[in-house]
Amino acid sequence: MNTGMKLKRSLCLFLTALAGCAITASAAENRGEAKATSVRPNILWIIAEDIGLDLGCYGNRDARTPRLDRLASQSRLYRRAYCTGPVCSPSRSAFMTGMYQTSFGAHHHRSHRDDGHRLPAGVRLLTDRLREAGYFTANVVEFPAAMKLRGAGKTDWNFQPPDKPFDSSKWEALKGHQPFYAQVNLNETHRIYHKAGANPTDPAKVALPPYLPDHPVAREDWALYHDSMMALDAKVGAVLDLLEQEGLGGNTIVFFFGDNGRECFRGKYFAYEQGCQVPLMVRWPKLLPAGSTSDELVSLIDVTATTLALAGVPVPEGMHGQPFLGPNARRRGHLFTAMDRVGTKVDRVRTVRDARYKYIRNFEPARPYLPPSMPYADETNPNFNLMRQLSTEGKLNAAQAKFMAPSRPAEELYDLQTDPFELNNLAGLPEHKQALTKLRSALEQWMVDTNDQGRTPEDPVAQKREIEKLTRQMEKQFGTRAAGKERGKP
Ligand SMILES: [Ca+2]
Repeated sequence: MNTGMKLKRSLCLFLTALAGCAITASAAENRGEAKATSVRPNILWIIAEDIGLDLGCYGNRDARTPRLDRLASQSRLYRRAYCTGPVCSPSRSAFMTGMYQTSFGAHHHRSHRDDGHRLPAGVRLLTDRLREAGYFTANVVEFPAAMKLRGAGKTDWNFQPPDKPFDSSKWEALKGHQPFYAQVNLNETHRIYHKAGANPTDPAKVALPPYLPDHPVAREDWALYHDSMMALDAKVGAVLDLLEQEGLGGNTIVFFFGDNGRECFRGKYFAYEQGCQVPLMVRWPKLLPAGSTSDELVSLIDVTATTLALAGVPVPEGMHGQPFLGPNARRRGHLFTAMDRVGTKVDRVRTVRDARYKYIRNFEPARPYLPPSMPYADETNPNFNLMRQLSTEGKLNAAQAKFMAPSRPAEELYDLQTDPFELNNLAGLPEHKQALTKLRSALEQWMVDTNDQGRTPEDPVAQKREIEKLTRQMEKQFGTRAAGKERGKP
């Protein structure tokens, strides 16, 4: 069977099965029954922190990720999946609602924690929608004691959540409350990284991206990242084993993804590919061909919409996320991401990519790519101070030095087919003008259509209060150096 026939057959299976799900759900709802029948699938999101496509299944030769590779062999692997913002809280605010964080004031990192900012009408947590449809919801922290495993339970939303966003934090509650929607948040790959106790990664052998200098500090950090990925891999494997042991694997759709890209340099906190692209796998043995791959453009807010669709819940009109599986699946022509203030790093960047090109608009071009100080990041990520030091000493090559410039162009354009690390800015070149014009127009239309609230500068009083609060937290956690009062060394 050729690929086209396989896809058609797969689609037919989807339609048949989902029609059954939808009819069952609809009938139950029409009878006023809140509880769904067992026909509907359970849905499990396993959410990793700050990771790129640095897994064996994505072709990374330094990775030792057997459990995630096995999951990939049972799943459909998405090779062009993106968060909507390259840092935890805006991304998580978006994928828990299915809406761009820029559309409801959740775009500044760790904002609105104590000011009562609530979701506007029409924007709701995914769990609220699923609960209404009869789903039990959990953000699992507690596992059976013998496993010695705890979920992070992370939410990290930039709004005041409802009183009870999840029904439970215990794995043991799931089996008796089907269908369920559960999250397992794992933070092994969030800094600070930890060295593997056995067979740690050899820093001398890891392959670094071209925008990082070949320096012992960068190598050691990259090796620790792989070690942390191994710890993540083991925990994902333990969760999947438990799912099987309890007989839940067959009727549970598993999504695995990262909340934002890896944190190195030009990764997390930056709207380049390394910050925005994340791994995504979807396992559903009943319907998805095992070991398949997809190059379609997928946003994490589409995971939200797809989850609703596969649960038999209508995707609300006006939701920015759109299902990429199921009877109403649609393909995206464009992916949009947004980067706004992170701590003291005041910024506004918007990006759009199509199948080939990526366009970046820097709304703060007078600011540098990397600020002189980034409290927290500077304390936990040695690459930033390494880059500053080597830049001062003139020891960076052209590709590396480019991103230490004191200012940025207002527009950047990259051909991702030939330049996946976004090193050659094509904006301004006549032969790429058509691509630039099309993507610029698409971005401007998106900002209007989604009511991009970043068009209004952050209230300076609120911004000052947030930065002062962060500074106090950093002083408490790391001492005065973290507040930018002293410059650290790599
Ligand atoms: Ca994160």
